[in-house]
Amino acid sequence: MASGNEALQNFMDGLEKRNPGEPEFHQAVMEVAATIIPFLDNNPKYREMQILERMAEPDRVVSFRVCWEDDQGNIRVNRGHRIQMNNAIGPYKGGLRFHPSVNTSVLKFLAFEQTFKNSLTGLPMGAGKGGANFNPKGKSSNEIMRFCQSFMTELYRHIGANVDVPAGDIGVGAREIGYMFGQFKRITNSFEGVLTGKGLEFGGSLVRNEATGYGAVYFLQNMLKAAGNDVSGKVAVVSGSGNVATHAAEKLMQLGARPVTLSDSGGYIHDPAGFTQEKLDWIKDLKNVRRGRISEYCDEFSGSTFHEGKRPWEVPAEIAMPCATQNELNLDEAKMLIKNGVVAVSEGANMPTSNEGVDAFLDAGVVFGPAKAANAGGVAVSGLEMSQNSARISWGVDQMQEQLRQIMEDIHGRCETYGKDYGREGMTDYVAGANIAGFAKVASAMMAFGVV
Ligand code: NDP
Ligand code: 2IT
Repeated sequence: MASGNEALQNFMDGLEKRNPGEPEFHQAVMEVAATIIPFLDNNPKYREMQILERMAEPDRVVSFRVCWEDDQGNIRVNRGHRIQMNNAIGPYKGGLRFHPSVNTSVLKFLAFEQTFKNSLTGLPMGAGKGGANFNPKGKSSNEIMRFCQSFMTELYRHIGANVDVPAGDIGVGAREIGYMFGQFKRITNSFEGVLTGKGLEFGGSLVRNEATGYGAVYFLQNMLKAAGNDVSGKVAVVSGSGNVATHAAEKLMQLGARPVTLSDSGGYIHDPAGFTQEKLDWIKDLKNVRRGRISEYCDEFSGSTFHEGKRPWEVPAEIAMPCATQNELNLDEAKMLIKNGVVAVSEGANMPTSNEGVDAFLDAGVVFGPAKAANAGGVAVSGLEMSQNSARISWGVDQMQEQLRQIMEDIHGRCETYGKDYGREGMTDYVAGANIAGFAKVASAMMAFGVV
């Protein structure tokens, strides 16, 4: 049986043939397969049972029409999806994304990564992802509500507290989850933990809102500590200005680092003095309430500059945290960060760094936290929201914060277990470590089920 590069090539040839025109999905699988195939060489039982091949094939893919009426009375048509990827270790679990770029390639890459991420958390969650090619920008709240209600009017038949539990992602925050939960409850007459990221009044969990960004910084802190280094005193470049980016910047600031950039699809802002709590609160209000653009920051806070159409990786920094979207940090940008002295990268977004960029960081000895591990704090606290809903209780803020911190430390430990023996030699390779640790648990469960 083929092994090493030949096995990888054969596997990818088959995957690309079965999934034509899905470059993001190919990219995500390639990154995982490159690190899993050496592990399969040492654990042939998983190869014999075709576990990797089965993990790369969704349990099912649902696509549906979403019709809604805009404020002018025009009928609009979008396409909704839910990818139910793998439920070997728990109900399907993963976010919903509303963005014009959403298609099956993007959602399959996200659902595939979610399998490994959710396994890494140590909680009983399978993997899914969904969303629609709906563009929330410029829409009124009533339009958002009608879209969410129409979307849920189809989605409800595919989900449930023990079946599939969606949450937020790009373009889906507390407002959208509220509208969707309200519609689910209305259609099914069932009050259950079917979505996470809910409002605190109706079953939401404390710290879920902050969890992804905070968790990505905790993971960074764990990696730096293991390398004999620290977050404190370091300049950090952060991309994005949504849920993940603003909370990553907030935790960096709290731990004594100096985050100096944020961005959106229009460009990035650079504030060399660093963000304060007052500045971050202003940005959260801009994004979540006034629904404005990050460029407006520079009219409010002197000493800052806006760089239209650019990404923040040209600003010299020791820490980089891509927290916006996939493929927002390419090989040239990775080289620029390395040249400017970056020592650590922690991915808040999913697959923000191209595979070539990841290789460049690892080759240069940069401490690199891949998304599956680094941004798992969000879904981990979603898992804790599910537990609280099942038990019909709410845990306090201190308990939630401590559980998030502990889970990120445990994920770091799981990555170390395999990341010292596999991947790049002479370092802890968190990419290999996260992939193999995530794979091993799901693979063992699938083995127990036989051929299904
Ligand atoms: P938000 O919708 O809150 O914010 C998204 C941010 O990214 C915005 O600043 C947006 O700018 C920017 N962005 C989105 N698409 C693009 C693009 N194509 N080019 C440039 N900028 C873009 O989303 P989140 O903060 O929740 O998500 C950010 C990332 O984190 C995503 O990769 C998501 O999958 C990942 N993630 C999120 C989790 C969560 O709990 N929310 C959990 C784990 C990962 P603009 O307004 O201009 O579009
Ligand atoms: O990518 C992710 O992990 C998320 N968008 C969060 C998923 C969740 O179910 O909380």
